[in-house]
Amino acid sequence: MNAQSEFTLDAAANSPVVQDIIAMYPCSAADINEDGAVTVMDLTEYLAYFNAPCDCRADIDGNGFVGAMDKLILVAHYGSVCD
Ligand SMILES: [Ca+2]
Ligand SMILES: [Ca+2]
Repeated sequence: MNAQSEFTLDAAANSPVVQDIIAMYPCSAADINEDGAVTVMDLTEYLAYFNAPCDCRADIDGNGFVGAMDKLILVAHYGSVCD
C-alpha cells in the first residue's frame, strides 16, 4: 500500500458515509476470518474472492457477490478489534 492509498483510508474514515456503513454492518461482519479483529488477514481473504459470486463470509453485505460494497465495509472497520 502506498502513501496515497493510506491518505484515502484516513479521509474515508471521517466521512458520514463510512459512519453509516459502520452503523449498518457491525465489526463482526467485516471480521471475515472470525479472529476478533479486522486486519490484513481479512483483506487477504476478501481479495481471494474479489469480483466473484460467493456464498462466503467475504460477501459481507450478503448480496451474493464480493465487490466494492464489501470492500467499503471492510475498510470502514479496518484496524478495529470487534467486541
Ligand atoms: Ca479478522
Ligand atoms: Ca457483497
